Amino acid sequence: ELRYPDRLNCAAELLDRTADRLGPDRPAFRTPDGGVWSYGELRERVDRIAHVLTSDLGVVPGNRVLLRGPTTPRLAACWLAVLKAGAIAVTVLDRQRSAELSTICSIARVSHALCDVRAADDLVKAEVPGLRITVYGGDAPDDLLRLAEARTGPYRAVDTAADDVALIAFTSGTTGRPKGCMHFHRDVLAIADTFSAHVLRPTPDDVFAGSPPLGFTFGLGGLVVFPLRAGASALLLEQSGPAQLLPELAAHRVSVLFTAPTAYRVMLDRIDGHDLSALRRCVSAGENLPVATWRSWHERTGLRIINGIGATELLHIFISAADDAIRPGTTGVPVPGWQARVLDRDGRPVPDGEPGLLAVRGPVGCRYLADERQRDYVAHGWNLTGDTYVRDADGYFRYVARADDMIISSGYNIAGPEVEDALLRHPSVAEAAVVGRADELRGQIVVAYVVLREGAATAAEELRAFMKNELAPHKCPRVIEFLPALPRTATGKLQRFRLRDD
Ligand code: 3SK
Repeated sequence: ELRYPDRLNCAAELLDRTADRLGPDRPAFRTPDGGVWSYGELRERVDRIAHVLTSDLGVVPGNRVLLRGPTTPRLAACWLAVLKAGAIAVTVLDRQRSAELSTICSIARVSHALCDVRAADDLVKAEVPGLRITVYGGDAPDDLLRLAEARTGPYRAVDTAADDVALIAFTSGTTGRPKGCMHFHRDVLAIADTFSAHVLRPTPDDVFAGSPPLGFTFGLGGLVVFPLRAGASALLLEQSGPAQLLPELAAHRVSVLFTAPTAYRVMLDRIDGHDLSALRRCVSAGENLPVATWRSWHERTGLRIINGIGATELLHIFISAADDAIRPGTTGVPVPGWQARVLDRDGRPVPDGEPGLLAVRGPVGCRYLADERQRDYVAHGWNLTGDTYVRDADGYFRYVARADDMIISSGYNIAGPEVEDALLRHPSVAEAAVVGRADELRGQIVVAYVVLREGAATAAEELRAFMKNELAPHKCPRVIEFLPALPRTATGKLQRFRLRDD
């Protein structure tokens, strides 16, 4: 069982304790241009930003601070500074647009935002009442980094409780309205002390890298929390598509990789000529890992992909396996510290070999911010992830399907109704239904069925262009088909299952 002191600031633990333990000169973050931030430099920059937060921006413990920007050491430093100052980091995806940002700010009651200057437009356009936006990386006299230059000296981390909220991470709900998941300071350490410590077993010489952004807890864990907890370093990539990953992995001798199954599949097609000899751990999560991908990667690299299932609600991966315990075609076994079961709809365990709903419990729990869907996710002390799983007689868990309507495309969870809402904002659209369609590369793609208003003659191209301004690119439909009417029950309920082709 994990035990943490009652008073705990996870940023101080991750940064100050590690720097004290290993010395300030060890590398913490790396950038593609060869830049290195040592633990000492990172600590100094974090402390300057924390001073600005409290002295210039009036942030007080408990304030919710939105963080938005591409994956850079600056963004990671802002995250650590917010936590060190006892405030709550609200992480969002760089790709989220004004409407989504405005909803998130209102749900999380965000008071301040720290935003990369290149990502500021959408946030400004969101016009969140009372929000104080501070940009970084620009030329303005009140740029965060300019203010930070004027602040010196160590910053003493705010003495937070282990179960003070440190982080609010957003996930799209099945109904489309995002859900904010609150996580404590101890939760942040717990994901490193369970999955990372037992499955990855990193050393200070490891170099972490990967594709998930820091606004997704898969990336926050894999690229910030795990390396810092281990005194290792992370290569932070703004461009982290499969085409960019391979040369970066080779050039920076990356040893621990985090990405989604789709990226492994694309990388396999381009792997020739890339030296991956430093790679020793390859983590796959975010969607189901096809066994064919596992085998091809193993044949080509000799490496066994570490499959895992995680959730924003539970912060990171809770079922996985390491080394020889990996069984291709399964997700693995509960990570030490976690328990898992497969239940029927009444909450009773189903026999091994039969499919049912995955239920897990461990050091991190689901705590939605003011959302009644908490009752659906947590029952009798178990977290119901919404996945259908089978456990075999050896205790290995095999993924079957999502139990609800979520579309999972390239590792992103997309709620059909949210996309439908956006389509309906177009003046020509009368009705819309959005479903996932199986796709070899992305797992699923977003397919929209649209009924146009009478007399309207809007083409799919125009709708696609419209959607690009409404939603993050991964949520925009790849296929738009027009129908004269949507299939509905007698009582008028949409029958999405009749639109799916699986
Ligand atoms: O949502 C997921 O699939 C996930 C996977 C790994 C770690 C964290 C998360 C949220």
